[in-house]
Amino acid sequence: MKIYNYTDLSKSKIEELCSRQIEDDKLIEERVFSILNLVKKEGDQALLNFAKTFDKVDLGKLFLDAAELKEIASTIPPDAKNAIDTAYQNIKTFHEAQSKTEEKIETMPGVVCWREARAIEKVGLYIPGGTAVLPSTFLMLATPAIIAGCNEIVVCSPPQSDGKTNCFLAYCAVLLGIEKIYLIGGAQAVAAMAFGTETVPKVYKIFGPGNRYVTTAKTMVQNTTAIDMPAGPSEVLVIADETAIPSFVAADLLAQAEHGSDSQAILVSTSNKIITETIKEIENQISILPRKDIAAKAIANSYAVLVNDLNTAMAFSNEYAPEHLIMATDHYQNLIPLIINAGSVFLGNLTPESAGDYASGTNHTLPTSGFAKAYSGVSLDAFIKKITFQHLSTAGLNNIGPTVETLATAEGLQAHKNAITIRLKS
Ligand code: HSO
Ligand code: ZN
Repeated sequence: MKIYNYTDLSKSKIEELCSRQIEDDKLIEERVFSILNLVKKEGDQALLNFAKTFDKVDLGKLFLDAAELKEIASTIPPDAKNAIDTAYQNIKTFHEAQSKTEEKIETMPGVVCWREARAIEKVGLYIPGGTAVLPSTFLMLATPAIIAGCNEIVVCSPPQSDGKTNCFLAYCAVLLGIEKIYLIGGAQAVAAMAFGTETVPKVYKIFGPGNRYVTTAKTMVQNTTAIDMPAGPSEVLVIADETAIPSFVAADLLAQAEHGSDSQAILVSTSNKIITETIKEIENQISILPRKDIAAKAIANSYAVLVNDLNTAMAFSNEYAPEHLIMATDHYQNLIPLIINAGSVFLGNLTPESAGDYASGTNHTLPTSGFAKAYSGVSLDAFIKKITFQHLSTAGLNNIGPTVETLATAEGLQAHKNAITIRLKS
């Protein structure tokens, strides 16, 4: 892990440190493009073929039904079942509280405007499989979709080598009342949900993380289907002052690093001692991690920045716009108003990102790659649209009419004016 001294950094070096360049890979784009086209053209048959080539399984059918899911779910160990139940309750409680009805607003006497939320009718959730099967992602995406009232929730996840899904995902499905898991992975899953096939329903919005194939596919289908957000490798930025605990900070950085070799784990600290001790702790803790090779690569690509004060730390963090921001300090309270760009924030030395990744209730589907400057993480809002309504009474028409007539005339749109005039005359 490289260490930089903030005072030595030029503006362009700071920009470079804050940029997450993922070179676009023409080969991936070409492959994804051809996968999308094949699914569009051949539907289910293409999906079955891809399962054979990519997942090395011969699928009899493309999904597991409720009875099959129930049977697989019954093999879940009790502690995992209880943990999923608890996480689900917290995620549900937090997301239910996001449902708000807005007031009707009378902008002029007799002119009433308001917004009402409606669920997106059909949504597609991609749950990654392969080396990292993420039941937590299933909970994070399906729970708000259900609370929002989405009619059709299509769930895709790659098949295991036995042509099934694991007991954790199956249990989540049973708990959530999801009656099918489509055994489709990668770009082909995105294609199936974007275009629809004989078996897989076409959806209006696709959610979920995935590898570069999945992400590229999501970007490519955007002219037919909405997506949750652009996604890049996961990242954390930890702000640590002298009240931070190096072993905790190291554990948090490693939790991020084990996600993937391209993950970023950034430490910004006011204390040289904290930086040195944290790096030492990383070396201690990494050796026993099952994913130490992945984590080591990510740590090698990560860095620490020594700053003079917490205000500078905040400025750097806002420029970086991390997906996750951990405030490893007892003095976080006064810093909260200074946080401008971050996906999700973890306050104080006892609040690890892992809590939010799994179970505290906040969503772990968050903007990466600097998109936290403009995007929010997934929440109930991501599964609803808001429709505006208005109603004019006679008084309302009389009050607003002349304004509209004048503006329509100014724009040279006579028919617009007439729509008012004809009513005013009646
Ligand atoms: N940190 C990931 C979420 C996750 N972590 C799932 C563990 N499982 C992206 O926020
Ligand atoms: Zn995580």
